[in-house]
Amino acid sequence: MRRKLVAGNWKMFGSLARNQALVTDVLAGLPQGNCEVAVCPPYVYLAQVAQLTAGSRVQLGAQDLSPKAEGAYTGDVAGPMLKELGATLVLVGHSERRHGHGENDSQVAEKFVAAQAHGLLPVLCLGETLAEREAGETELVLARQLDAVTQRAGVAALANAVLAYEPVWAIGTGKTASPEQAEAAHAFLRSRIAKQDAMIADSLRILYGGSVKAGNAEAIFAKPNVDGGLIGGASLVVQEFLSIIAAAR
Ligand code: G2H
Repeated sequence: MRRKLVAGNWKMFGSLARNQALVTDVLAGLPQGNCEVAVCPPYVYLAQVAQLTAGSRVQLGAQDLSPKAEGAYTGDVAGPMLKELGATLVLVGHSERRHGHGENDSQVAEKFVAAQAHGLLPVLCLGETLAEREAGETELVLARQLDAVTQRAGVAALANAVLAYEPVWAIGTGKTASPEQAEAAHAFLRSRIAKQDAMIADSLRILYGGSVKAGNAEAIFAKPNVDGGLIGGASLVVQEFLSIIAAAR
């Protein structure tokens, strides 16, 4: 039985005052339940949010990391730094990094390896663009993005990782993949991994991300291969985020 995970990706939103109000209200309203909850604030707020979430069941994540452990890499942040501030997980390969910052599959794989090397749980994001979907290339793209990591890290590395299927055309656009579209992509990813290791495939959590809201979370999370969600915009709205967590039973 896979335990669901709902992770809020705050992207580049927040301020000291807004974060404090958001986390305080989320903690106060957190529904009972078995699902894991995480928030991924911008780097500069990790220490603040670590303090606010201390002792709660809300885990702390970062949105990206450097593939390097330290060095002359201006503007980058390394895994050990995230770990020191209390992060337990980190997103790698989010489409806004792949498409907005030109990260390729091999760099994403390097970051995945670095995350695990520094004791962070990588949440590997994958997904196709609208043009790729319309060209019938969804599975081809997912396979390429997944294989880049399994070839680099080995399939066994997925025992200590989470996948997040995020169709690029559904991110921040208000368009959500239908529960059936999400299920089909998740099932494809799981079956591809099962060809190499059935046990790892069965225990691996695959989150859905892309315009998840209170109104559509329940139907998406009900699909057998969907193990929770990576939530952007709706994770910044207390009642929306709480309802999504409640839907992840
Ligand atoms: C997809 C998601 C979380 P949103 O990236 O990263 O964002 O829910 O705003 O579409």
